[in-house]
Amino acid sequence: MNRTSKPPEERRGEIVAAARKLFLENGFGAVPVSRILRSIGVSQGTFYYYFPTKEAALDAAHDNWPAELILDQEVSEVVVADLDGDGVDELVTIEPFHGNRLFVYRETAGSWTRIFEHLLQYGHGVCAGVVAGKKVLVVGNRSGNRDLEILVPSTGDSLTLNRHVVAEGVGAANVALLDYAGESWIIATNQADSEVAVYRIDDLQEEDD
Ligand SMILES: [Ca+2]
Repeated sequence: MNRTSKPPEERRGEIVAAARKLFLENGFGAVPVSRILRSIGVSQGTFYYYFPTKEAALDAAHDNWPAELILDQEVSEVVVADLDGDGVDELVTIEPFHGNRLFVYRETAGSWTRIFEHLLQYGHGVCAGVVAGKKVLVVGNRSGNRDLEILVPSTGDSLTLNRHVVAEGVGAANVALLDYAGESWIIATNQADSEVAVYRIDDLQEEDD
């Protein structure tokens, strides 16, 4: 059976749409060109006629994605989380690159405004999630006290984050949260102790500084 011949622009658009869908669903690295071809039934020759490489297809897929500059400064880490529970995500950063500030931004009228800042020392590996039933941030410090911290939001008139120390002096470079068997766990790569440590967090008392 002969495949119907399509106009070049239509064929190119078909390849871009298939590539975008597969990249979004699986990640760029996990999708070989052959899979894109299979999904729409075109030959390898056709693909390479339009795109010299898989990266070129990614670039073409990007052309249709809106891009917006939201921060124009040095940032080493970023997570999004709805810390105040209003249904809209805030943006949380460490600045400058592994710097000494954690900032929380809120989008207002199209621009991002800092609404909270917290001091760090060589801040590393912020992540957001739920610990002991509370929405939190977890972040490491690689110098100074080298504490591994949980930051718990409290919302009054404005957002504040209350600091709890999980472990002192460990210098966590990266952190992850895990909900396992109904319990909250923090996994931290502790540079100061050359270890990967796992902490079970049973509750978060109102305490600390
Ligand atoms: Ca929010």
